[in-house]
Amino acid sequence: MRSPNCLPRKANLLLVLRIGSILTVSITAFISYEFFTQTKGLFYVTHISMGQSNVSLHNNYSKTSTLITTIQEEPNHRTYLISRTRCKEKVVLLILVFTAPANFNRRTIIRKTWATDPSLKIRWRSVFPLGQAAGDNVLNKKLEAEGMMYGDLIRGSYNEHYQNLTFKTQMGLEWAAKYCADFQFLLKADDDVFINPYALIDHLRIPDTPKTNLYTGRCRFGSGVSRRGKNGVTWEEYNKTRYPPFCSGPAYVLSSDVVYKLVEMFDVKKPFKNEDVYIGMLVEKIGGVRVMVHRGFRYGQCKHIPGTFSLHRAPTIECVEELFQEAMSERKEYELAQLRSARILSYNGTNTSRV
Ligand SMILES: *[C@@H]1O[C@H](CO)[C@@H](O)[C@H](O)[C@H]1NC(C)=O
Ligand SMILES: *[C@@H]1O[C@H](CO)[C@@H](O)[C@H](O)[C@H]1NC(C)=O
Ligand SMILES: *[C@@H]1O[C@H](CO)[C@@H](O)[C@H](O)[C@H]1NC(C)=O
Ligand SMILES: *[C@@H]1O[C@H](CO)[C@@H](O)[C@H](O)[C@H]1NC(C)=O
Ligand SMILES: *[C@@H]1O[C@H](CO)[C@@H](O)[C@H](O)[C@H]1NC(C)=O
Ligand SMILES: CC(=O)N[C@H]1CO[C@H](CO)[C@@H](O)[C@@H]1O
Repeated sequence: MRSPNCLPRKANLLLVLRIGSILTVSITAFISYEFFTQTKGLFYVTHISMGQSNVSLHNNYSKTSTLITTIQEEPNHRTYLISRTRCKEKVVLLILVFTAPANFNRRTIIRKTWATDPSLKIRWRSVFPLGQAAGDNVLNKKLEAEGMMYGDLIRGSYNEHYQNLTFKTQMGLEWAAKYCADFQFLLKADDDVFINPYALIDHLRIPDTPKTNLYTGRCRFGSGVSRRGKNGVTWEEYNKTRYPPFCSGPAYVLSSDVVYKLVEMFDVKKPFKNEDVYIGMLVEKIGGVRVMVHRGFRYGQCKHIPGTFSLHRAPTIECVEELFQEAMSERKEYELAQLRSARILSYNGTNTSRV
């Protein structure tokens, strides 16, 4: 049944679809309404068919909504990267949060706290690079659903394992370089680390912090090679007694130019099993990158200390919540102080009325 106001109602229908569901599905190819019926002013969509090629899933639920998953044919990847999710907007800081498939609760608290920039004009964005849960199809299905829900999982085809962390680093960096072109810095952080993005971004923005050729964190120089334990390597794997300078794994920052150069080096230097050392090795090969230690990348107890960019470890959900509350109230104080001083400055700055 056609009515004269058919078109505007079609628009209404779209609006209802967009607002009414948690997951907004935006179809980039085409939607065809086979037919729809009208009953007392309500429309029911009885059939929607969509193009097979490029369907985007759009998550309206949180700030991650600006990530769009697009399924389409594109050039090959040089790492285990599968996702072709794109970053839509410019950010100062792109955060890769390393997490394991089973750590859903950690990802949830991180999404609710520091991973998400609550401001209108966002400065940071966080994603979770993840491989496959080997042999666990239930978990893999859950991950697929989680990825659709939040749009912030970056998937790789390798099997998730501690010894495969370097694959995660490689695919995370490739993704950043290929699909998220507009970022100034990249932070790699583990999911048991607390991050204060406000403090870190302030530090990255000061004139004293290099904007290019930067590799910073809790960096180690002349670190001895451990031959035993979880991080131990054999002589076959590494035949020198000391590692090149590297910034330790829980949290380190790279300027975007370094990220691009690192990706270019993947074919030159084969993966080394300690992902943080691997970055150090590549950085050494690239040359000219400044390796800068900063005390803001902290190790220690779960305790708020002003000026902390990252704390290793934040072992519990309570710890993350507590540190986040403290960081937020510190931030509020800081912003109020900024406002006050801005007001005083502009007041004194007017030469006309008061001298
Ligand atoms: C969708 O895919 C088709 C063909 O694969 C392409 O021509 C079109 O530009 C794509 N649309 C978008 C929005 O990417
Ligand atoms: C690392 O990933 C590769 C590729 O998926 C897989 O063959 C291998 O078993 C994984 N390593 C471990 C220790 O799980
Ligand atoms: C160490 O290994 C490299 C290649 O990985 C090789 O070129 C070099 O000769 C080795 N050095 C020693 C002392 O064995
Ligand atoms: C502005 O003036 C106020 C009061 O006269 C004074 O306390 C303050 O220090 C001045 N600020 C600056 C930046 O000059
Ligand atoms: C305000 O006045 C001071 C000295 O009285 C002068 O140095 C300054 O340039 C003036 N600023 C502006 C914006 O006119
Ligand atoms: C309910 C809701 O948040 N809707 C928003 C979904 O996303 C689009 C585009 O990002 C917004 O325009 C809607 O307001």
